[in-house]
Order: sequence, then structure tokens, then C-alpha cells
Amino acid sequence: MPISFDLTQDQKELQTLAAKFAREEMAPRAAEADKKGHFPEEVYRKAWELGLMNLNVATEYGGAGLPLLEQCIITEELAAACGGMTTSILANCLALQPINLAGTPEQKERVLRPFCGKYGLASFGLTEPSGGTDAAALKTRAEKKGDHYVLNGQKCFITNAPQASLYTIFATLDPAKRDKGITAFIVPRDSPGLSIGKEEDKMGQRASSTATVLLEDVEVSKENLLGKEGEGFRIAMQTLDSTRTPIGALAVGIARAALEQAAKYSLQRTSFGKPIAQHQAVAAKIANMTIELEASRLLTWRSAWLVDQGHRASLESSIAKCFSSDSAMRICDEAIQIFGGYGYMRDYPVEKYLRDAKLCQIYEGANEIQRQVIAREFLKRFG
Ligand code: COS
Repeated sequence: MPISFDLTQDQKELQTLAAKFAREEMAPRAAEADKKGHFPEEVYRKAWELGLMNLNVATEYGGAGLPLLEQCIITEELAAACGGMTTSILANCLALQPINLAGTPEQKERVLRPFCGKYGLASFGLTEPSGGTDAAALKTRAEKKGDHYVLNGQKCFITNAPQASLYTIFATLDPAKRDKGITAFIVPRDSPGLSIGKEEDKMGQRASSTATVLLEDVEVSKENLLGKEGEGFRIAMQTLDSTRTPIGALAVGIARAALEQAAKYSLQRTSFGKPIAQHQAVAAKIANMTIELEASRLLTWRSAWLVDQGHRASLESSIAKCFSSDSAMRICDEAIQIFGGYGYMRDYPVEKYLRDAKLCQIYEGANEIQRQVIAREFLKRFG
């Protein structure tokens, strides 16, 4: 397909739908949800009603069946209203992608279709208290016993864990095998032995919920094994290859909101007899923020396009996620600086953008590990 930067009519309609939902349903609740750490389930329910959840699940199983580029277009619009709510909406895509990738037609029919047919939340369980970066070293054990597996361990920092009805859990059959022992499972919420631990009180993205998932002798039938034994690591990595790009789009949305607020403020606020936007120091900030925002969006869209063409995009998705989230932090920081003292106050929206953007540098693989992936993938070209 030739490269085009024109959005199609369908893409524009999706963008308009997401922008309207973000403006009418998310933005009015964002400050309050942030302040109270409130999980606005009514917003997520409406997102599902409008078809703005389960974006990556095929339509035959009740999802929106959208390419990654469309998912990124929607994500940017939502995140411009609230980063935390967008994370909770996107968490379903992350949790369901292992089933999209490795589920059998029977599993998709049995699990995805009823799940997507009504409002519901799902969680992705890879990270553990002892670490999230070295994913091959995870400690949650899976033991095979007859026709089922028994899971024991803990998953932490799990988005939507308290409200989810479905979890995709990664556990090891043999820690000595590192990545080759890791196996993926579909685990329903009502599985005996599965419980939810402490809910985290976060710095930002406070409209999303984050908690520990405790697994104590949780029996999982062999029908809920995803892929084959030992394939879990590859399934997790392939999942992240496609879900890191929307994190780039989420960072773009937050950064765009910060830049727009700062631009408007710089035109209204006067000092030395003229709008501060006319002072070179402020204009240069606006210019740099604009450059970084445009570059972030282009990297994100290119990565999404590559995935949509069927290419492995480990390099590009890590670049998109890493650059967009680092840029978002700089853009939000400069937005606060342009607002001056007001920017530091909770009465104005910009300090929330900074707190929300910070998580984009950490989750779905900290940017340090993205740089490792980028370097490794790039160096492969030289032997
Ligand atoms: N797609 C397909 N296969 C992949 C892959 C990918 N993106 N990445 C790795 N693999 C395969 C490798 O090819 C290798 O297979 P073979 O041994 O058959 O060749 C296997 O998986 C092990 O890969 P590797 O040797 O790279 O494993 P490492 O332990 O060195 O993994 C990284 C390092 C950084 C890639 C991994 O630990 C990682 O991504 N960590 C971050 C995890 C993360 O994002 N956590 C956040 C959780 S979600 S909030």
C-alpha cells in the first residue's frame, strides 16, 4: 500500500467519534477522578457501548476488529481528555491480544465472544513484585497435574485487576528454562484461589485502577492453556510488539493536550506589555514542543502501519513508545513552565498531564528496556 498521510473517511469518522466521546464523557470527569482516585466505570461502560473497547478483537468475536493505526488514532483522542481512563480502556486490548495471537478458534469462540458481547474488563498479568523488566525470570509457578495446571504466585501493578472478569496470566513450568518455561493461561476471575491484593495509590493516571493479583493453588483447565507449554514468553513479546505502539499514541494524546493548553495560555497571558507567546523564550518552547509532538505522532503511525502490513515491528514499536513518552514528559514539563506558578497548582490541568505522562515511560516495558530492544534490533543489521 502506498504511503499516505491523508486519513480515510472511515478513519476520520472514528477520530470524530472518539473525540466527541472524550470531550463529552471523559474530560468533564477527568479532574475529579484524578483527585479522588476514582474509577469511573460508567465511562468505560459507555466506551464499550460505542465500540471503543476491545479494539483489537476481530469483529467475528465481538470486537471492533480495527487495524493498529485506527487504534492509535482513537487512543490519541481519548488520551487528550484523560490518560488514566485511556489506560483502563486500552488494558482490554493488552489482556486480549495473547488470545488473539495464540488462542484456538474454540478458545476465541468460548472466551472472546461472550467477553466482548457485554461490557467487561480484562487484565494482563506478566509483571511480578520481584521485577517486570526481566520477564523471562518471572517466578509464578505453573504445575501440571493431570488435565489441569495449578498456578501459584503474584502479579503486581496490574491495570483493572480489581474490576476484571478475565486475566491472561504468564507462569513458568520450570524457572531453570527461563523464557522456554514460560506458559500463558486464560484465568477467569471466579477461579478459586484467585484474589486481589492491595490497590495502588498512584502518582498519576489515577482514574485507572492498579492492583496485585494473588494466585494460590488456582486450577486452570488445559482448555485454557494459550498456545503450547513454553510458548508464553514469545506470546508476551509479540503482544507487547503491538501494544507498545498505542502507548506511544497515548503519550501523544497527553502531550497534545498539554501543548494546546500552553499555546492558548501563552496567547492570553501578557508580560512586558505583550502576550508571552511573543517573547522568544516562550515561542521557542512552543516550537520545540510542536516538533516533538509531530515527530512522536509520525513514529507512532509508522510503527502501527508496519504492524498492519504484517511486519514484525519490535524496533519501531519500542522507538514509538520510548520517544513519544520521553517527549510527552518534556512537553508537559514545558507546559507547566509556560503556565508558571499556575501550572504547578491543581486548579489548572497541566500538572496532571505530567503525572499521567510519567507512567508511559514505565509501563509496557520501561524506556530503559525499550532502548535495549532498539539497540539489539538495530545491531542485528550488522551481523
Ligand atoms: N517476538 C517474537 N519472539 C521474540 C521477541 C519478539 N518481540 N522477543 C524475543 N523473542 C524470542 C527470541 O527470539 C528468543 O527466542 P529463541 O531463543 O528461540 O531465539 C526468546 O524469545 C528469548 O528472547 P531473548 O533472548 O531476547 O530474551 P531476554 O530474556 O533477553 O528478553 C527482553 C529481553 C528485553 C526482550 C524482555 O525481557 C522484555 O521485553 N522485557 C520487558 C518486559 C515488559 O515489557 N514488561 C512490562 C509488562 S506489561 S505492563
